[in-house]
Amino acid sequence: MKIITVLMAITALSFTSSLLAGATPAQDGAKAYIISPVDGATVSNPVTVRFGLSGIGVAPAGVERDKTGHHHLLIDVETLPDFNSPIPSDEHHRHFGGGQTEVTLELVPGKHRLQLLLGDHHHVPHNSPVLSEPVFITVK
Ligand SMILES: [Cu+2]
Repeated sequence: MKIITVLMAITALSFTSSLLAGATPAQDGAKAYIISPVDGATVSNPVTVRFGLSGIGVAPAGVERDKTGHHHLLIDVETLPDFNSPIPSDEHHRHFGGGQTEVTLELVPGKHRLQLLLGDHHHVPHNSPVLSEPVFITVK
């Protein structure tokens, strides 16, 4: 019974801190950008997307370290997620919680929109958000 109470307290605490985590400050001038493919490129599958970051470091999800975050690739996301909540996890919002800096994808032929959004150790965007410019590509 005691253990359950402690676990509930821990859960409540981590839930509370994840609600507050939107306040994780970004470094001034921190910038995410897609190195490749370049905007307007026509590419074939598989598509390797390389993630660029400057002014802030990469750390795995769950690791609370100053001035760090991990990449999220937004694929064909037109409406950006809520910056005060953990970034959704689905086929349109891919998490790279291991600290990865690239991914190789199979994309349906046609036009696609790619964008990077950095998240903190709770997968919540920083304040202010470290968001790349979108890159539009055509997959043959
Ligand atoms: Cu994440």
